[in-house]
Amino acid sequence: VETWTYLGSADVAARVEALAQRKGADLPAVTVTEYGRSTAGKPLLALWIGAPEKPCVLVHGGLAANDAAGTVACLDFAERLLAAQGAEALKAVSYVLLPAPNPDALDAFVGKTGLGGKARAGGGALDRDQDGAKGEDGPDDLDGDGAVLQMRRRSASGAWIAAADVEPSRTPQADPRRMIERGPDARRQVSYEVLEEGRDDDGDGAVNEDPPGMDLTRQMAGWWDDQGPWKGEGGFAGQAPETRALMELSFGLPNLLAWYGFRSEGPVLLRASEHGGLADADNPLYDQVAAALKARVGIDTRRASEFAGGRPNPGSDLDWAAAHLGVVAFALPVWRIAKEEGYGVERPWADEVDWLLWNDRVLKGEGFAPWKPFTHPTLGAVEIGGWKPGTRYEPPAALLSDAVHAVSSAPLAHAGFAPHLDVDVKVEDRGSGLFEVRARVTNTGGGPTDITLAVQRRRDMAVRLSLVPEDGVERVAGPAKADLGTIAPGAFSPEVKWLVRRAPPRANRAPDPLLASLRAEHRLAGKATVEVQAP
Ligand SMILES: [Ca+2]
Ligand SMILES: [Ca+2]
Ligand SMILES: [Ca+2]
Repeated sequence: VETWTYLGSADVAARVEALAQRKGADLPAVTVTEYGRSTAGKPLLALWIGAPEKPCVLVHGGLAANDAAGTVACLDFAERLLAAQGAEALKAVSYVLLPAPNPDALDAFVGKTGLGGKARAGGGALDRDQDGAKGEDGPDDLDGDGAVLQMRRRSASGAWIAAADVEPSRTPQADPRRMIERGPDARRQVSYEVLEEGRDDDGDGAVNEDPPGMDLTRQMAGWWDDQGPWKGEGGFAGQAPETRALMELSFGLPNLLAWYGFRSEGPVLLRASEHGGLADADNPLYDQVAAALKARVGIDTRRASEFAGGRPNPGSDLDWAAAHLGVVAFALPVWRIAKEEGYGVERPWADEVDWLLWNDRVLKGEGFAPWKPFTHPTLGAVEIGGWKPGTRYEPPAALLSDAVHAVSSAPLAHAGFAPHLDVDVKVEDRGSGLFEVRARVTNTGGGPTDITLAVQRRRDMAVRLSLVPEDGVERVAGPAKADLGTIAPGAFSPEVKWLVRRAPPRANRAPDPLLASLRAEHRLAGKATVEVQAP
C-alpha cells in the first residue's frame, strides 16, 4: 500500500512512465500515449491498461484548479489495476487513465512549498473585460503572507453579512469568522462585499476582473451555455487546449463504456444529471452502479444537479460524457469531513460551520486566517482573511493516503456493467441439402449494449449478426447481416432465420457437417463467433 504525497505534473509523468515499464508475467498490457499538450506545453498523458479490444472505462484525475488529491487517487487506482484486485476487473474491461488532465493548474496549486499556490493557471488566458489584454488582472497576495485569501469590505450594496450579526449568540453558527451570502438588501444595517485578495492591476477601476487561466470543469461541450448558477467558461466549449484534447480523445473511443473523474472534495459521489433530467433516461442503470459503488467504497451517489439547486451544470465533464459520448458518468470526490458534534442545526452533510469546528479541532485553527484590517490601495479600508487555499478542498498531507485508499478502488466496480455477447443457434435438416438456421444473440454481461442516452444521442450501434457460409454452402434465404438493436443485460435479441443449401458431397465422401459461422459484433460488447453444424 502506497504512502502518498501531493505530486506536481513532472512527478506524475515520471510515475506514469514507471508504471508502463513494470514487467511481469501476471501484469496486464500497459502503454502510455501523449494525447495533447497543455497551454504551457506540458504533455497530457494517457495510461492504457488492459486489452484494447475490451470495453474501455475512462478515469481522470483532478480537472479543476484545486484538485491535487484527485490526481493522486487516479495514480493509486493505477496501482490497484496492476495488483491482483485489478486482474479480475481486466477480464471484462480495459481502462484509460488520465491522472493530470490540467497539469499547469496542478503545478500552480502544488507549487514549490506544497498546497497554497495560485489556483487556476491552466487553460490559457481570456479577455473577459474586452480591453485587449488577456488575463491582466487576477488575484494578488496584497499583505505578503504567501497566500491569496479573501477580502471583505463594508458596502451597502454587498451581498454578504457577518454570521455574528444574525445567528443566535454563543452558538457555533455565530462564529465571527463566518460570512453568509444573502443577496443585496439596502435596508440591512451592515452588508459586505467579499472578493478575492487582489488589487486593480491595470488601473481600470475594477479589481480582479480578468484573472489568468480558465476553469476547465466548465469548459467542455454538452449543455454549455452562459446560464445557470455556474456559467460555461471561455469563449466556446473546448477553447482550452486541455479540454479540447480531452474531448477529442474521449470522442475518438468507440468502445468507451463509462466515465469516472476523481476530484478532491465533496460529501457524496455524483452522477450525471445533465440538462436537467437528460441522464435520467438511464436511471435504472445509474441506480445499479451507484449500489455497486456504495458496496465498494461506502459512499452514496447523488445527482450533480442537486449541488446546483436542480439547475443545469454547464460545461462539466459529466455533462460532456453523458450528453455527447452517451456513457454513464460519475464524479468521485476523494475526501469529506464528517458532521461535527455540538452543532445542532439540521443539515444533510457537513456545512461551513462544521468546517470551522473541524479546522479548530483538527488543524488547531490553521486552515482559516482571521479577518485582519488592511488598507487597500484603491478600495480603502478592507479586511483580509478567510479560508486558506486548499483547506476546504484537499486533505491535509497526513490524511492524504488514507483518504485516497478509501475511494480509489471505485472504478473497479464498473467491470460488472460491461455488455458481453453470446450466440444461441438451432439448425434443422429440411432435406435435399437444405438446412434451416435460427439464431439469436444474448447479452450475458452486466450492462446494456448501449445506454438509452447513447441511442438518443446517436452514439449507439445495433448489435450485428452475420452469417458466413462455408465453401460449398449457399445462403438461400435470410440476410447476410442483420442489425438487432440494443440488447439489455440478460436479454435476447429477436430471432433471425436463414435457409442454406449444402452442395452434394463428392463421391465416396461424407458430407462436412460445418455449414457456416455466425458472428455477432458490437462496438462495446466486442465479437462472438459460433459454428453452425448440421444436426
Ligand atoms: Ca482583459
Ligand atoms: Ca495574502
Ligand atoms: Ca483592473
